[in-house]
Amino acid sequence: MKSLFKLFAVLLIATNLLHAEPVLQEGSKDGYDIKLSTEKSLVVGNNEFIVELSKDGSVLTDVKVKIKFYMPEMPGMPYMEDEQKAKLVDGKFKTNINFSMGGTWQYQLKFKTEDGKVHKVRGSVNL
Ligand SMILES: [Cu+2]
Repeated sequence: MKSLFKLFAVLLIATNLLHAEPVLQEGSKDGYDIKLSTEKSLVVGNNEFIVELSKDGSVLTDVKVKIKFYMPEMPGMPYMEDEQKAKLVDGKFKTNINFSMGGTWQYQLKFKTEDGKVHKVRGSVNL
């Protein structure tokens, strides 16, 4: 019984470690390369997200970036969201997002390029 307990504890720790990875998601849209990351693992509360944009290998800074994280309505729980504009800091766009609970959060990342076009990327993160 004792060893089963130990095994269970190890599995629990392993699962927590898997969840403790920082975010790193990369993709492309309309010829732009997008990287969404965090330096720390996600927590309930405040999280800093970093968005990096480039085109043909050059970093883009003359862009407006907005990101919205949301969780659909569930039984006993209303729809939740946090939407923020990102600020340019040393060539990277940064913003703080507050997660009010654990689980899967969907996001919609929008960026407006110099030509006035708005590009949208969707994805999700877990915490
Ligand atoms: Cu929820």
